Amino acid sequence: MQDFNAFTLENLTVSGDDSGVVQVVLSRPAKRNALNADTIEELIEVFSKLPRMGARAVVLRAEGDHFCAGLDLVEHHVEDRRPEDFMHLCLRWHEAFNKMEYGGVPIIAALKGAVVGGGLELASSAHVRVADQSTYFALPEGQRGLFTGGGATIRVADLVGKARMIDMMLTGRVYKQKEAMDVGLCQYLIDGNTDDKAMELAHLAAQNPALSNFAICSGISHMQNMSALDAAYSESVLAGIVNTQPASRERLEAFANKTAARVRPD
Ligand code: 1HE
Repeated sequence: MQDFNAFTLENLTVSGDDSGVVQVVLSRPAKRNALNADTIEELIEVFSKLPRMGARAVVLRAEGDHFCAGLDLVEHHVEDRRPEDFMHLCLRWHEAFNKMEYGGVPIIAALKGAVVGGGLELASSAHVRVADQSTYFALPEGQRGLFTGGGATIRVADLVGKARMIDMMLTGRVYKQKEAMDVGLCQYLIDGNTDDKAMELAHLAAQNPALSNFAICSGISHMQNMSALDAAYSESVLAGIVNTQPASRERLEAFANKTAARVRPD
């Protein structure tokens, strides 16, 4: 395991400990953690490296009251980008978010306040989303005269379905609290601090064998992109590797010896 504290970044803060749980913190609170081009490059750097550095799970959280206000609208305005400039920028967003979704390391997003536009695209690239009572989700692209460019058409549609996503984009509809949970924008809605809950979940996930987490946090996404026939084939190959790993043998032996925990409701 390498030193997770050695990143030198302007817009993100990265820290980790011996458990392999790494915190990646959006650190532009004065701009509501809006995603400028530099932040996207830093996300690419961090999420390219963390899996190879031995990270066991990641908590993605934010400084300030808001998780992320999406695309840096001021930078976009000032840069006065041409279509090809923005197209290439979107490819960098995809690079960052694909590194997250397909990286094989569980990412738990600790949400609060605004999770809007590109902020929702970022959150939907994590594997688990934890919201609090202040968290709200929206796709204000339509009102801004924009369109999603960071994967919402894939990942947000995957979470809430095409019809809800289109409604969010056309009307600016905001989802929060129980309604957000019910439509699938978050998997946890808590009264307390989402950072703490996300850390708790990350530590739980970090106890799984890394190979199992790799299959869960990479394989499922890849298989969703395949035909059913190819997905079934890939699942078999992956299960062949994962389900015969030394770590699973030990755990199966513990079950057979009746020393392993049983699955019980609370
Ligand atoms: C920003 C941004 C931003 C804040 N880009 N600078 N996203 C949006 O449409 C959301 C735009 N933001 C907001 O609606 C609000 O800022 C918030 C609800 C998130 C927060 O409100 P508030 O009252 O706490 O803050 P504020 O006063 O609006 O903003 C504080 C500062 O953050 C201010 O900068 P300052 O230098 O004047 O102090 C704002 O300019 C700055 N700020 N949000 C740049 N988004 C790949 S395509 C993706 C397309 C999209 O993401 S579209 C959705 C864009």
